[in-house]
Amino acid sequence: MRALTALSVCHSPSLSLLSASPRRKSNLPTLTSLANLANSVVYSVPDSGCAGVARGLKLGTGRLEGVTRRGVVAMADAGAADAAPAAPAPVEVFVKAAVGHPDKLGDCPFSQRVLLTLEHKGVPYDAKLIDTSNKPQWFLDANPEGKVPVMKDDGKFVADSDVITQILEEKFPEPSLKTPEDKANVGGKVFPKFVAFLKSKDANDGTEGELLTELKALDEHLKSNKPFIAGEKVTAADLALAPKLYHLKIALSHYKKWSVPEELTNLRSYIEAVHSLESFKKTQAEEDFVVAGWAKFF
Ligand SMILES: N[C@@H](CCC(=O)N[C@@H](CS)C(=O)NCC(=O)O)C(=O)O
Repeated sequence: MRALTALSVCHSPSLSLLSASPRRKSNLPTLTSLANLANSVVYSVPDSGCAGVARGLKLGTGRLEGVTRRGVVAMADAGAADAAPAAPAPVEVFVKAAVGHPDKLGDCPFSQRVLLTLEHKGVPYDAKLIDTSNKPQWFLDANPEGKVPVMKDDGKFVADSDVITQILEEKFPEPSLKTPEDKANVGGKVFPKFVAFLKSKDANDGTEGELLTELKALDEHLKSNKPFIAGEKVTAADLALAPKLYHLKIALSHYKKWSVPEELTNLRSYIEAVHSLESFKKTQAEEDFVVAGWAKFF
């Protein structure tokens, strides 16, 4: 247990669980305990006057906003009268919970893209888990398409990782994650080609070849743009692609005994590099959850 004595060392966004609970009297969201979260860290808040212990995933650089069985505890109000000016309120994002484990971070590459963007921008955030197999009614009312990720922006719910990451880039321009225009779409077709190949039941339908064409093009691009898509710096294109490559690697290995060909050395190094980023490890779903997430096609 790590004792926190000052807000300035209070750096971890919270992650809480939201699902439609049959026990609830209303459709309003409730914040429930974070117990049993993988990688969770227990913080004690001495002299805070607030309910003792909060758990949060070790997900990044955000200010800790503790979540207890009794709800959100804003640490800024917790005995820090002489503290530095209050940090901005954490950005609220709603991301997928794991299939069959509604209290754990799930296998959504679009959700991870948003978390990665927040991590790389150093923006405090509060990630809430949505059980997509049991979506709360308030979530469907606010977001009729019912997909995650969703971000609460000025009181409004905004869906779609393209839109959310664009808003984050505009609101938090530094550090810029913009990918130069000519490289912004690199790897853009890999995910649909991967999904088509994964779902394919016919070994001769060309889906494997189509995926390979995209992977070779990506490898070729990376040959002259290392180590990331735009060169030295991680940019938005990497944060969109890395979670998709994570799914590709895990799902194709598990369901098709297939892996990225050894001769695509630039791509293999790239995958290794992006998946080794601390930010990636903090925001990734467990491998088993990725496998479980694709099981419905088999
Ligand atoms: N284009 C969307 C795709 C979002 C998406 O497909 N989310 C999936 C999870 S990865 C989802 O919410 N599925 C639940 C459902 O469709 O009910 C984005 O970029 O955010």
